[in-house]
Amino acid sequence: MSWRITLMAIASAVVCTTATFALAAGGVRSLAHTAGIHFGTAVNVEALGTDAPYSRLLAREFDLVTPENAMKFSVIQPERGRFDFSQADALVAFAEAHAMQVNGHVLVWDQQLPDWLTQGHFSSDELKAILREHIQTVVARYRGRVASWDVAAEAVGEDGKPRETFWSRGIGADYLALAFRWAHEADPQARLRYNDYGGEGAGAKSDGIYTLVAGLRTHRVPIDAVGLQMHVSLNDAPRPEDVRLNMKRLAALGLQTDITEMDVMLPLPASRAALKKQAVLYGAMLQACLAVPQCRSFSTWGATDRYSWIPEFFPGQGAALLFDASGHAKPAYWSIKLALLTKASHKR
Ligand code: 9MR
Repeated sequence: MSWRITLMAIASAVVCTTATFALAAGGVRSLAHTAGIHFGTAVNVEALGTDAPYSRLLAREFDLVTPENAMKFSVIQPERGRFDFSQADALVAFAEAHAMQVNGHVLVWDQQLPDWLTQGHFSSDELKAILREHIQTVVARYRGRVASWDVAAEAVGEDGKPRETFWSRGIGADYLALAFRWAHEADPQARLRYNDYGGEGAGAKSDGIYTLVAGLRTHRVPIDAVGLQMHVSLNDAPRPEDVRLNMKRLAALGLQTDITEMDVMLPLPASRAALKKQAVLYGAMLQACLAVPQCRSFSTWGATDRYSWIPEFFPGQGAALLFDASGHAKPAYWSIKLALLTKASHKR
């Protein structure tokens, strides 16, 4: 295919050592390691047990995994006080068997909450006790095994103001600070992250996230990183240069950053032209991350188009990830490899 030949030709023009060619032949994870970042994906834990080619692809390409749903509140604590860690344990065991880091996802969020919680009419003190028990039970169970946690997600609105959520209504605005403190108590070594979408580049939401995390830092809340989700389409992606600048201003607050959930939805069936544009966008966002030393990882929200959330939530859209539904690499995969290869060759 011509796009593949072109990208490989550029790659060989950029780098020419035998060692670098050896690196390029392997999965992305070894290249990412040489380039100095982790390369991750969200994982469909149910498919781990049923789809062997999927598991092999994960192990070959990624060194960081995030459970797509397996650690969410309604899965982990389906009834009050009854914790179900079966899926989460399976994910952590898989990661350990393949020398991958785990990013825990997500402790405080407004979605995927169980009915017993949302319809329980709890007082503020009761909700605090419930949240504290949930966070501390989950984080303590995986102490030393889950390297980073999405402690809180999606707490800022499009206008940059704090979003009203189940937790803010029930506990008050300090639920975020409390959540970070409780997570830190349960695993002082874990890297604690705030994770949001739509605020990756410039604009009101990006400013709102910056203000929120700056406030947490000022109050000595134990937050280490901000996750930029990056769910985009070809028409609404932020400018990569703005993403880089946003990462730099967060770094100036003492915060690391990650691209945490990138996917680029395309109208189906995806045209060759759209797949090429998608490849360019993936490469540009990865380059933005690689240009900022505090950007520590780059993750996509799923590995293959077979398990992507996009077609269900956006009918008629899909083909958003690096591998097609059969696990074959798409142009975006080669674009990612090229960006890493370029960075890795400068580091060696
Ligand atoms: O991909 C997840 C999908 O399977 C779930 O049904 C959905 C529930 O709202 O959550 C999706 O993952 C979200 C993630 O947890 C937080 N950021 C946005 C992701 C896409 O909606």
